[in-house]
Amino acid sequence: MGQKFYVTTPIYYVNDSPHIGHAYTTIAADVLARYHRACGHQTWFLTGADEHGVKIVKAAAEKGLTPRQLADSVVVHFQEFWKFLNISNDDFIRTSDARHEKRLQAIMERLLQRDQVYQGKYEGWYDEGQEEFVTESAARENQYQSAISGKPLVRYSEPSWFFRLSQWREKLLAYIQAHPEFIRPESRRNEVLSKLADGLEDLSISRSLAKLDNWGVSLPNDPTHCVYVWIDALSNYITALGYPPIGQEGDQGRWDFWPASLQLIGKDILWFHTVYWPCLLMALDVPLPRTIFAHGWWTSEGKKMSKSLGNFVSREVITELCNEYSRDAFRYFVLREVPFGADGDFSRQAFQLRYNVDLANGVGNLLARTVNMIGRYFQAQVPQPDPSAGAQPVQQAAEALIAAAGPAMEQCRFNAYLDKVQDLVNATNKFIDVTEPFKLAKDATQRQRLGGILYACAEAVRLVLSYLEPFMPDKAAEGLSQLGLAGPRRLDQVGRWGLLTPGQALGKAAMLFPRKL
Ligand code: ME8
Repeated sequence: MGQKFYVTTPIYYVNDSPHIGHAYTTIAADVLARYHRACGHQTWFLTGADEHGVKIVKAAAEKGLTPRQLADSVVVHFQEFWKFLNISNDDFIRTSDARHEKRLQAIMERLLQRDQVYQGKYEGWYDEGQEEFVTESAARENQYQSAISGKPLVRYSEPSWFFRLSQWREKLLAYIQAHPEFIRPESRRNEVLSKLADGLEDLSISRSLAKLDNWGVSLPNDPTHCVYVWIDALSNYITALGYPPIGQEGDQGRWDFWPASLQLIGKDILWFHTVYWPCLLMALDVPLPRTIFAHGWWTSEGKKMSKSLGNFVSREVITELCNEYSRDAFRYFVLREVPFGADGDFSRQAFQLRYNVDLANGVGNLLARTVNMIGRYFQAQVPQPDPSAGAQPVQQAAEALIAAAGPAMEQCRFNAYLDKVQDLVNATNKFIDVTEPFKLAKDATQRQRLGGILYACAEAVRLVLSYLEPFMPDKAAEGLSQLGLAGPRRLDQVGRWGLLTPGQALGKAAMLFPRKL
């Protein structure tokens, strides 16, 4: 059995349509899934929709819909948008799916059996946007407003079921300390460790169903209460794999993918994923995911995204950009522009600049030059390699890319990976400028050397496109077909220098990334 890779995104709330933030996490997960598949690893990629909770109930009421009607209509926007962005998820879970609801109830039963849940009373502040309880001191610090949205906190007072979260604090601390790769990046790990040092209270994990328009998964021991939306949502990562097994539904085999290799989240939901989630798993006696990676936050044109400011990078804006520049350009941009983990800013100007510099003038131009020259001087057939070509700088850049790709992906350092791709493009474009093949072509005595130069160029473009494929599946395939290569390609097989076969016919040249003014 080969190496396994299980990657997840958060499941997104269906109170509103997808935007750049949702697209960002999902594209990152897609690139990782495609990369691991290309390395021959058994891969499972899960995304989905978070459909319960106050947020959805309120949004539905405002639109005069039932929560189910709202969820059913908005979830389609996510599903269609992921298709549009060429997201290759293997599963899409909705927390309103019967498969999830049944398993969530079975999880609650297990927690009850293990004496992990008890009845109490919740009294305090609630951030309805975040679906999160806020301590008195944190509420006071933020003038009783949400630290995330700025909206007023709401006073809650109700009987509730509690999870013995505090009991797991020591064990969790020890785990985080012993597993540096568990929370990434390092700064987020430190943030969690220092917050944990302040202590941990038990967690209210139920809500009155009557107050939620009966929209939620009822507790097996108390039909008047449903499971707190965050416990409901977090458990999707295992219910989607068929945990715990109930009946014969045929998806239990997926449980082999647990523990997850990588769970991608935004920094806004760090605490839920690095404290509630692992404690819940420990209480169920289920192993913890290998890595939770929290990426940064996108702003737009220098400001926090907001519909009223008109800088909201919505599904519609992204669709329009993709129609103009290609969806692959957008996929590339979001992972190239900002180191994964840091905050970033989206602007049309930065997008266009990146497109023209990296894609049109970079890989696009290199491919066009190479295919055109081989077309003109070698009847569109791959020439023979030649040691006198002086292609060492190109080959070295190619080898640097091959060596760096795996470790960069392992650490979600997408921009470091793409830097190496760009280095190879630059080294090859420079090689063409220095060797001037168009001049050599006029001298019959230089034919062998000319062939060697163009072989090296074609080989470099082949590697550039192969390594870009997880980021830009369409464009990479189009470019490779210009080199006469058809998919599907396995990186572990094609990621070596010198694999192009002399004499092989090239395909038709076409502009991969037309320059945009
Ligand atoms: O929190 N920049 O769902 P959600 C970067 N349902 N990423 C952003 C972003 C931004 N400006 N805005 C959103 C929820 N994201 C819960 C999750 S998981 C068990 C339950 C991304 O619809 C980022 O991945 O509010 C963030 O974590 C997620 O969207 C929050 O999506």
